[in-house]
Amino acid sequence: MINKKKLWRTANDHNIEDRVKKIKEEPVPEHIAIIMDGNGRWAKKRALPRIAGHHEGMKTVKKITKLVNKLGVKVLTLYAFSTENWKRPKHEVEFLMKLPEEFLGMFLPELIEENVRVQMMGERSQIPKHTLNAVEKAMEQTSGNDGLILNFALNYGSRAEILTAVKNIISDVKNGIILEENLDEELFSRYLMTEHLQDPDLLIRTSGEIRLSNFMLWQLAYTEFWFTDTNWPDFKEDHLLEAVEAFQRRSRRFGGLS
Ligand code: V07
Repeated sequence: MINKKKLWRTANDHNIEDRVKKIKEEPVPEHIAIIMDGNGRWAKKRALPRIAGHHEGMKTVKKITKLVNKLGVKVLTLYAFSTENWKRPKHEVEFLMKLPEEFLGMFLPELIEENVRVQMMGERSQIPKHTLNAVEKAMEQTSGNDGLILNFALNYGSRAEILTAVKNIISDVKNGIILEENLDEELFSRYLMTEHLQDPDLLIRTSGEIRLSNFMLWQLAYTEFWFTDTNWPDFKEDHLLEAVEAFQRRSRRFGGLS
């Protein structure tokens, strides 16, 4: 029985490896953004508490990061906590705010080894000290890495991000730091939390909801969208490759037209 399982796993792994090789023969999306939805739904289906779904979802983050790195993707942005998530029950919010520490405690050495650079975007002032400390320590320890940028959206909301950008631009115009006539899309982008990142090429949202939920509204203007009914904890290597293969099919079609 054990042998049988092992044999199957090996065959599956080969399948993944072959697909990765094929995918890398064509342009790969350079920035993938993911709305990791369906952790609560995953738990409910198994009569488990919602936090069990969040914990399982954390393991998926590691798995997908590893694969995305293997594909040669430059940036992976993950929506980990939205500004709306504060409305959830207190115990759930407290559990969620412990996940970055747990994740980094388990995986930071591996991320360093894999040359991954950890970053975050979001409003820092409301994030608990213990959470922010762990994330900032990881950012520091990986700041010299030049492989995949693993960008966590933590206490992130896109409208607030845009509003802050507008206020800072007004202030900089008033103070003569920039000229109003020089304000264009490129300059505006530099006032967003993604100032140093390119726009996503591919957005994935799991768990069947077909909306953006205040995620990267400016940055997703030209992005390809991939929606799947799979809940985030069930989202495996196979699902990510399926999304990237679909992206490449679309690019090929577009390439043929232009
Ligand atoms: C969270 C697990 C994934 C599914 C979505 C909700 C729950 C990883 C992190 C994380 C964040 C920053 C960081 C390292 C890891 C995380 C939250 C929730 C709040 F530097 N997963 N994960 N943070 N979930």
